[in-house]
Amino acid sequence: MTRTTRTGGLALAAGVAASVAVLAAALAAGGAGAAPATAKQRVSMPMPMPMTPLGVATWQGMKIEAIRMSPVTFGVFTGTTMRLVKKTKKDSFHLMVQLTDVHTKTPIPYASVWATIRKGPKIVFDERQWPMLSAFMGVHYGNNVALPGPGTYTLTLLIGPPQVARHPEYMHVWLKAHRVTFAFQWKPAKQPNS
Ligand SMILES: [Cu+2]
Repeated sequence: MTRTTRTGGLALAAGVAASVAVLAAALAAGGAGAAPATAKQRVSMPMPMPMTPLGVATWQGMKIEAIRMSPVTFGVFTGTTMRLVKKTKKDSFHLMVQLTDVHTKTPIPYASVWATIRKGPKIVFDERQWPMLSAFMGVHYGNNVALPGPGTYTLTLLIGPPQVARHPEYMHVWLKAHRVTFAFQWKPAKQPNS
């Protein structure tokens, strides 16, 4: 099972924050223009993917951006093992949440992000976003999302405060969980994702 189950949210999210997901860039090398076997151990750049913004908000100088791209296979590294989370045909997109300091333009790690997607009143997705590394996106919080079909959806992000030591300039911001909601349209592409 690749997905966390629904819980109160932030407690779980904080508890597993130590495992960080990594986009499986090496897998991309298996496609067109396959790299030599020795390249597996390098960080190879994956093929560029179109990115679509879903919403943006600002909270105490933190920019919160939700973006989607095609579903990806990624690895979750626990410290000893790399567990692959494979994209499936049911996945609609890879949801990425970027948290950025608006003053320094620096990505903000060590936070937690819980994503809930509704179609009307019905919850169709309710999962933690993995802390994640990507060559294109840098530090972000991501997960693959499967939606039941085309339509208008609302995405609610629950941002948990960065649980980390802070220099004085960061001691008075982002101290409580913060919720933002975006509406977005989803229309599946004609080609299946595979
Ligand atoms: Cu990601």
